[in-house]
Amino acid sequence: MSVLQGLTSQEAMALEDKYGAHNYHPLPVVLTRGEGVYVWDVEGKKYYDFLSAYSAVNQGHCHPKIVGALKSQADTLTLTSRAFYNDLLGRYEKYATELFGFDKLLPMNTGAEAVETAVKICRKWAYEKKGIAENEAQIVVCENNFHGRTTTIISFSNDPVARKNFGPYTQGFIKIPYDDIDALEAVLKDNDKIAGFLVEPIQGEAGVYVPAADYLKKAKALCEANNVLFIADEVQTGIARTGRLLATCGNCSCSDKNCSGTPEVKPDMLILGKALSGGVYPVSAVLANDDIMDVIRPGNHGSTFGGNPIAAAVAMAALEVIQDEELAENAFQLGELFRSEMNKYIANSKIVKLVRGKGLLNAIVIDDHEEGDTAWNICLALRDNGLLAKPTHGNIIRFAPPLVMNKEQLLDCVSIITSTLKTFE
Ligand code: IF1
Repeated sequence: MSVLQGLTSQEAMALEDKYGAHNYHPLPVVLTRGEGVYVWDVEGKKYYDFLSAYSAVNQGHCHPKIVGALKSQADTLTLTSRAFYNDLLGRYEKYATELFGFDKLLPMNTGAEAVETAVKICRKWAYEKKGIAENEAQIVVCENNFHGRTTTIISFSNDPVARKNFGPYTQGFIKIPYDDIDALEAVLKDNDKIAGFLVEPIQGEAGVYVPAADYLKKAKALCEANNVLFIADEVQTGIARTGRLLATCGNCSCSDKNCSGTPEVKPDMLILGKALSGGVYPVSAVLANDDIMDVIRPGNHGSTFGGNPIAAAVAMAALEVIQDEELAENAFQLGELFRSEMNKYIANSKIVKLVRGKGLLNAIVIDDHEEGDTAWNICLALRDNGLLAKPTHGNIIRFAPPLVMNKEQLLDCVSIITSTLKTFE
């Protein structure tokens, strides 16, 4: 049988089970096509995608402008390595730094690589600019963080499944509770070894935990007062997902109508990924101003694919789509509607405790213990009813549709979700 011959779902899942590493436990559905807010399985069944590839497909599946940029560049020049210049990287760097309000951009590929890059820049800045003794820099992170899967990143994870038996672990990280300003103040007080504070504006994988409204602002102020870099990991919350161009948006020059114009939460280093390419190609980046980024000099850091012409072309198209289609505004409005509609249901529900989120990054908490399988079973039932979502931890279901969704589609999804939940009441 040709490997290209159509497979049934069962055949496709059996192939992955036999020949693929078992590093995921996917929902049993085999997708073969995507367009906008929809995906189709190999039997032709259509679904609303309410996960958006973990917020990588904010612009909708196979957005024609982004795919067009990919195709055109793929026929022209795919990869030069950074041993030579190419005619797109500088244009992309200029475009992105002006959009997000920073002096420079360091291009990478995956979110984890960008987080690792930010850690390296932070440490080098600590030794060369802050004057911390070499190898003594500490970076503060939050409990229940998720920043990727590399050995250094899981070294500061407290998720045993992501961390156990991958030691020895990288040193130089201090964990504090998330959304706890007093804990941050205490760890910074009288400790001149702290180089940076790495934080998710909303903790996605932990279960879409939205911190107190003034948390990021106070955290940035504490970092500033202690000469510590405020590093925002917006791999999941960025690119309009939370109803603004960035969840920390402090850049008054951006075109985001919902921006609160709050410069005090502008990060010293901004980490982007996922929807930076609209889910079409791995593209990530670290943005910072010259006084930080200039610690990186030739030979300090790099990547074969980092900053390649396809990545540059795709990222520019992906960012243009976000602006042209006003997706931050749409996420803001539809997010309000989604949480309002879900709260009407929750008011009379015995199994759903709450809905929380910002923009179109939301989650519901099921009244079940973490190890329970209710959330999983609800996601199986949602699949049967034409909507794809997946639990994060045990009893929490994340709902994150593409930001191109319209009001009619969102209300249709709310109807699918609530009618499905009813069968579990
Ligand atoms: C998986 C979820 C997990 C991220 C933040 C960096 C990265 C991620 C805030 C790394 C990646 C993905 C990874 C994927 C599942 C998904 C995820 F929160 F988005 F749902 F795991 F927590 N910073 N998140 O969310 O980016 O290297 O993956 O490009 O690993 O299972 P990456």
